[in-house]
Amino acid sequence: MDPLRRSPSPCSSRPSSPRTPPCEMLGYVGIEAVLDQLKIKAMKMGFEFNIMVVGQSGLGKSTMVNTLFKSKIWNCTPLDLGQGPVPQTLQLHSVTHVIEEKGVKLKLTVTDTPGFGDQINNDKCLRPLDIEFLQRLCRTVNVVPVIARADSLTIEERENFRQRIQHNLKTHCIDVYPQKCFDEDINDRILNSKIRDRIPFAVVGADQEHLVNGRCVLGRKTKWGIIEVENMAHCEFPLLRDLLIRSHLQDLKDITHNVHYENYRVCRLNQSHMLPRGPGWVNLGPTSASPPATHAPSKVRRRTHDNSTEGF
Ligand SMILES: Nc1nc2c(ncn2[C@@H]2O[C@H](COP(=O)(O)OP(=O)(O)OP(=O)(O)O)[C@@H](O)[C@H]2O)c(=O)[nH]1
Ligand SMILES: [Mg+2]
Repeated sequence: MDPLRRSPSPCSSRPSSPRTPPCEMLGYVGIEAVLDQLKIKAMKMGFEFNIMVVGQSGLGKSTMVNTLFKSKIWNCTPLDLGQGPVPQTLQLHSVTHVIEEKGVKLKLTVTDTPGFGDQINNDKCLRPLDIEFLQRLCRTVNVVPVIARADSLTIEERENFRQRIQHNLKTHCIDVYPQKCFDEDINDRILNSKIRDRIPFAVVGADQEHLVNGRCVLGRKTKWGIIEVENMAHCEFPLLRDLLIRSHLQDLKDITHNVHYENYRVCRLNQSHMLPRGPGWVNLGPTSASPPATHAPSKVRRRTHDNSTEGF
């Protein structure tokens, strides 16, 4: 199987190749049943999703993960909100949980990281350290930047900060998710353009529930009232949650698998090809006549209907 082809994901709702015209059928064949088969298989196997949070100390990284999945990921006891503060993260560590909702199982691995670049001030924009880090990171994983603790900014400050970050990302060629080059059709383009205009989302994290008008809501209680994390009038957490979980989870996985992982794999194979024969040496066959491989990740096209590759 061509490794660059999109994996036959159970959730992929992309249209079939536009290059293959649909064939007219004379009667009912039952192809549509494949959707039920995929659903049953996917329900049985469950889904996996890996997420890593990075940022300065005390920014709200661990709280944000709890907010996203409405459980205390770090205390290993799901759904026990409000049982004390999130401890400070002192070392890089991953926690895996299986979360189940309406029969759908999600094996979630969250990697929390200790504060990053704490000694340097970044009140105004991205620091050179952030730029260097993001430039490398966006070639390896899908990067979704956020403005944390948005409750500490006025509306104008939020907008100015967002515009400065967007400008920084553009001028330094930091291609964050959802990447323009991977929009597959006009619908993708329309939806993703709206997301790109709003990124970085200004979010607020909270792992305490409060009663507001008879409803239990996640929020931060202040002297002036409750900042509801799921209320778009208060912050843009719903946009982040929808992007990561409700609308783009499978797409994030597809890009990770079909682009980032494939680029990584090709680099590693090329590296081992340059090694003298011995343990770890992989025969790449015809590529022996091609120019020496670069270590930078190559750009790989992701579309199922286009098997060509760029940058190899
Ligand atoms: N005002 C405000 N406080 C927040 C927000 N999110 C988290 N906090 C608070 O910030 C403090 C630190 O939150 P954590 O989630 O532990 O932050 P962290 O980034 O994981 O911190 P380290 O593990 O030290 O790197 C806690 O007291 C949280 O309640 C937010 O959106 N707004
Ligand atoms: Mg933490």
